Amino acid sequence: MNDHKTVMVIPALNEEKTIASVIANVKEYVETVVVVDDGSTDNTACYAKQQGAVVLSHDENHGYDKSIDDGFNLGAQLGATILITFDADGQHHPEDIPMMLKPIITGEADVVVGKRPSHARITEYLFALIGKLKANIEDPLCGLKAYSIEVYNDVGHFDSIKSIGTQLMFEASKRGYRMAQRDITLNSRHDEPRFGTRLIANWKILKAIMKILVAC
Ligand SMILES: Nc1nc2c(ncn2[C@@H]2O[C@H](COP(=O)(O)OP(=O)(O)OP(=O)(O)O)[C@@H](O)[C@H]2O)c(=O)[nH]1
Ligand SMILES: [Mg+2]
Repeated sequence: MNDHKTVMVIPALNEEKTIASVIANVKEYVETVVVVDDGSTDNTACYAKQQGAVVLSHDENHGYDKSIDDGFNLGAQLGATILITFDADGQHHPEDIPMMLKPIITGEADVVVGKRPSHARITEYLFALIGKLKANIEDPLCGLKAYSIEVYNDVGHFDSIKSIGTQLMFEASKRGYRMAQRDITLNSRHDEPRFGTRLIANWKILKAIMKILVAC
């Protein structure tokens, strides 16, 4: 029997084109969907509410990591036993969700990290190498990751260093939690990445790598 309560946290910045269909398609796989609307200037929050998501709205942009941090905090308060992140841009496939949850449900793993078919940016290859060496995870920047609530409660936060969604995973591995990886499928994005231009995104990733090397 599955006694788990899965709360999905979707960080979203100006994703009005995709947020409604993403929520509609993930609903059947999780108990609660939390959308963290991070100062969007479009209809992201409104469309997310219409689809029945719990919406946390920031008045201004607090960033990807702070958004998921707030979403996980709320998820824990709502009684989640599993927390899972998912992108708002329609790149992830909802059908991959059960595969991501299963190792936690069966007790085989505490953290499950998706592995995308390829990396979009050059610095992602370096992060992949560090992920492999430190945690046996080949795609630490993948936005589709699931965590047991025990891991989150033990570490006490999702992120404290702007690690682009990687600190909880690395910290869990360091503490001896069992890690699992699953190959996921990916659609291409139809507009601009929200992390900024190629140069800015690569710089953010390099900074995140340095912070992870110091912290974990
Ligand atoms: N809350 C919040 N979400 C963000 C922020 N930046 C990006 N996101 C969300 O994080 C998810 C991933 O962002 P993307 O820009 O798609 O990053 P990516 O998938 O690595 O890049 P692409 O492959 O170009 O799509 C999406 O759901 C974005 O809306 C932010 O500052 N705050
Ligand atoms: Mg994307």
